[in-house]
Amino acid sequence: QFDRAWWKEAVVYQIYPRSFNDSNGDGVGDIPGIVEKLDYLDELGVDVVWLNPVYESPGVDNGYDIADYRSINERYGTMADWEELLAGLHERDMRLIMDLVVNHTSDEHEWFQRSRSSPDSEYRDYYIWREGRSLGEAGVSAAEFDPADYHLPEGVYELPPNDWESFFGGSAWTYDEETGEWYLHLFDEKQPDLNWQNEKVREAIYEMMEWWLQKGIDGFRMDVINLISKPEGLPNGEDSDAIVRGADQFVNGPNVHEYISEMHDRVISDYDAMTVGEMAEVSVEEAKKFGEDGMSMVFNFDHLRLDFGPEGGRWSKGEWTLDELRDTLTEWQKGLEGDGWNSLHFNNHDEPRMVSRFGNDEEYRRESAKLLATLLLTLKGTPFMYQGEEIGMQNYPFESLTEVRDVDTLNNVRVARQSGRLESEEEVLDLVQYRSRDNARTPMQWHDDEHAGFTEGDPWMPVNPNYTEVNVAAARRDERSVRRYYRHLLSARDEHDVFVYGDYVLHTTDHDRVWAYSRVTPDAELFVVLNVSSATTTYAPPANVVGEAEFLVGNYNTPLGRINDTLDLRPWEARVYLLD
Ligand code: ISL
Repeated sequence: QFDRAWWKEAVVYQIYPRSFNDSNGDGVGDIPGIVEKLDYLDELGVDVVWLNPVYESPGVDNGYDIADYRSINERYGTMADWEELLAGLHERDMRLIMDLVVNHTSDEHEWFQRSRSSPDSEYRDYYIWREGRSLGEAGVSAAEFDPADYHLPEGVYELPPNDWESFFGGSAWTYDEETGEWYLHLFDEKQPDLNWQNEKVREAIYEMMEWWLQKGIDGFRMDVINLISKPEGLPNGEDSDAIVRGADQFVNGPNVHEYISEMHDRVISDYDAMTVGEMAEVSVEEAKKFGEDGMSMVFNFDHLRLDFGPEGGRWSKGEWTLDELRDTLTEWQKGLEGDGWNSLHFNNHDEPRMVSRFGNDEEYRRESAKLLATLLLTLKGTPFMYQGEEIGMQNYPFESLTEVRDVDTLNNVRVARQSGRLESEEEVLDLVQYRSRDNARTPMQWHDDEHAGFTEGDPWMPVNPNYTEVNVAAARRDERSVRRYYRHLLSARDEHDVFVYGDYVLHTTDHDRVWAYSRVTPDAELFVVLNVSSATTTYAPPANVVGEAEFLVGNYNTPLGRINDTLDLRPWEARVYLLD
């Protein structure tokens, strides 16, 4: 009846190893620490673990700067520990997907070391090297030019090969004194971009992927995978609204589909693996093409941009509205219906905590976390939960920049200050509190002992002071906990196909507090109603759902056996009914 796939039915739980559980007291989470928690994950009811990078790395971007793809970073354990993790997951009928970071490597990767050594190196072309532009060529006057902007050594007066910007702020190029050329890095300067045009690079990557699949993993989450193809001639950016300057050139570049389908044919298609491509920016149409290339699904971030300000992109703050959230997610729900598959996510290691962002983390932390859980687990697609979400963890109350570890935050703050876009200390802290990726990276809160039971040493990141209240042990004792609610929803999802395969039908197009929708299969209908606000409200559901219904899950006590023609909804109330 349905076009079934295990990865459509699965719920993924993302583990950020640095912050999950520390087994050896060095303050950094590790793989044996994850192994200790396998029963915890099993009990929660998730099906797949996505592990952020654990490979050998200098750690400038917490592992997204890989120095050796086929190794495990000592900090996190050994290959044997990792094998135990994989086996432990498989024993419990769970699966493991690994992070594939192949847009760039670390500058400490052997390929880059060799590449950098000489223009004649056989590895030179593994990366993207170019000569700089003279001031005249770039149309920049000597007065406008400050070599300090580009960290140029004395006596060098040239501009980078083009005007592309790094996602972490500043130019995407770094001048290399060794050979007097510049290399491209769309992220930190210690993360040089690989040259995908070079067949040898692609081959080496495919072999490495094959190697991991042979070890028994169940798929990949592909980091910034739609940035891998850079256009011939590396032209300057044109679109001034682009997320960063140049994005219109290198996002979904000219050969990206060729590379992804090649990767699929060469590697993935031999395995029953799931793949999810992380895409800084992607349209529904483009996502369908990636589906045709063989990708199971993509991550899009449209809904996670709704709270950006009108200018300044991610490093600014704006107000989101229910209308926009509903429209954005509905566009993806309908856009991929029958013709692709959605991923669903509100949290990950790069995003502030969802309850602080889309919920109310003060008066209604619990209720709003549960409402967001309902949304995540009842829309159509594969849900991705992020560690701590199941206990309603919230943003960290940063009081000073010294508490920030994240390279992205620190670089972007520096650049915003230099340009004068951010001035006062308050402005900076306000934005950091709201936006920093570190909000998601504070240690997992297991119980109310020191450091929340994350470590016996000094944690690499401060623990959120609310850990005495918000923690797993407390959630276990509490019948009304967010965690218990997730378990309920996850088991309901397991029992009824309609959660996975039902079509999405929107009921409320203009209610400013309520989002109601159904999920429909030929045999069943799920009716979901959400009051996305801190006020009480009423809502009249469509006539066809009024009447007898099974109340499946809800975040307030209302075990009603029917759906009335008017529903009185309490703050952040969420209800899920099943109709035959
Ligand atoms: O952080 C961001 C949005 O909150 C983005 O700019 C982010 O850098 C982008 O989504 C890509 O993220 C991925 O690649 C980065 C790495 O720092 C992130 O942690 C990773 O998820 C570079 O590898």
